[in-house]
Amino acid sequence: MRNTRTQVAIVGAGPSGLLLGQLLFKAGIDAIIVERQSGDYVLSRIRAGVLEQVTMDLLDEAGVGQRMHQEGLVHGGFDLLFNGARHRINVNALTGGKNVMVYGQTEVTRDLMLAREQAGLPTVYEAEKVQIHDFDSAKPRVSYEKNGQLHTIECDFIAGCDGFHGVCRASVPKGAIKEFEKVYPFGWLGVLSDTPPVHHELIYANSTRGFALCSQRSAIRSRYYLQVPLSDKVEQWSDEAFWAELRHRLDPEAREHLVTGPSIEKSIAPLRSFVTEPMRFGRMFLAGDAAHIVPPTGAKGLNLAATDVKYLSSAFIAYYHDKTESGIDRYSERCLRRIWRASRFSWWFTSLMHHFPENGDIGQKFQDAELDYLVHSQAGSQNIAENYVGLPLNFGE
Ligand code: RFL
Ligand code: PHB
Repeated sequence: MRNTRTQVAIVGAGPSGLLLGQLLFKAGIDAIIVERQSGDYVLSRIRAGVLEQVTMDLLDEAGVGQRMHQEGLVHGGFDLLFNGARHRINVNALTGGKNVMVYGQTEVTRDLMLAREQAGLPTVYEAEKVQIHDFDSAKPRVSYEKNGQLHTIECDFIAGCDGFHGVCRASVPKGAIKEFEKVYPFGWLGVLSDTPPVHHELIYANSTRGFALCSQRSAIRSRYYLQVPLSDKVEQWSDEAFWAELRHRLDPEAREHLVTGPSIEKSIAPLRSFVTEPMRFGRMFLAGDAAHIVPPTGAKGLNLAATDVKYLSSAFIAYYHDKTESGIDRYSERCLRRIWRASRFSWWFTSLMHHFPENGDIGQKFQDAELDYLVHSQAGSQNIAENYVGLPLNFGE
């Protein structure tokens, strides 16, 4: 058996774990990351595309924002498409000059991985049988197996950054945790293609055939999504069938401009709202998807993960540098307030934009009327714009 010691043991090398590692490194705090998958596998997952200002600021603070500023696309608005017509939400004008950045999660992860590698910081990839121990005591531990050998990391704190299916949340005794969950009766079929985007900004489409989203990664790479029944399998969807269905859900102009091509990635993701309370269990802290999941409609998942990490890194820095536990004690409450607001927005936007057959024709009419109100009312447009760019970190404080 091999024993190591560190200050913070981080489980999971997704964006949460890697960003936490980088912020702690900047503050002179030691951390080891333990990840179940290989680095290549982590980079092969195509996920988020939209970063809020607070996330951009954090990536800058972590010293990894350079490529994002060079290659990311700054968007000051997006289109809502309903009843066959598009309406722009001018996010920039409605929020006093705020924008979002279109820069893929894959690239954020790549930048963080590279920075970690360059700094020579320890990450254990392909760690098997990862377990966490004694986090209700002053001496928590993380154990794993690698190449048949058992390893143990002794630490002051464990950061559970291991996503929705991770081991950290699952290790909490059932009576100590409350989980809130809503599963939606559909999924998103996503396609990535090396084709120019149909529009220079994102289009969120409500159609009687189901929701569609036109997103992008660059001037020559597009990302599109279709609402599909949960029973659909990705193999059922040929590229031709995907493009044909997307066309049906778009307005005539977008339909005409859509450039199609072979998919380079195709997958179906279920949609879920999920929140765990609390997020701290003794010396173990959950962050990111390990603690909460939002449906992707509001583009909030990665951004929430980043703000959890902001609060957690500040709490650890205050503990080590200022010898105060107040950040640690407030971590759960601070995160959850922000998480519930973003979960509420994501649920609302999902309900507004997707087709719910069980709600009948009147359900569609209610959605059309609400969208018509939103795009023509200053108050309505401001509401959606303010939530979309992300509320300030100190909102309501
Ligand atoms: P991750 O990315 O799931 O990483 C967790 C890591 O932990 C590892 N792991 C373990 N490691 C060790 N031991 C174990 N027992 C382990 N179990 C798991 C995993 O292998 C993995 O590497 O969670 P993290 O870091 O909290 O990051 C969260 C984000 O990935 C997620 O919130 C976003 O992708 C959500 N999301 C979006 N968020 C946005 O902010 N904007 C968007 O535009 C956006 N679009 C999306 C999305 C998510 C999507 N899917 C597929 C769910 C679009 C989609 C389609
Ligand atoms: C994406 O580009 O993957 C994306 C963009 C906006 C969303 C969700 C996903 O709301």
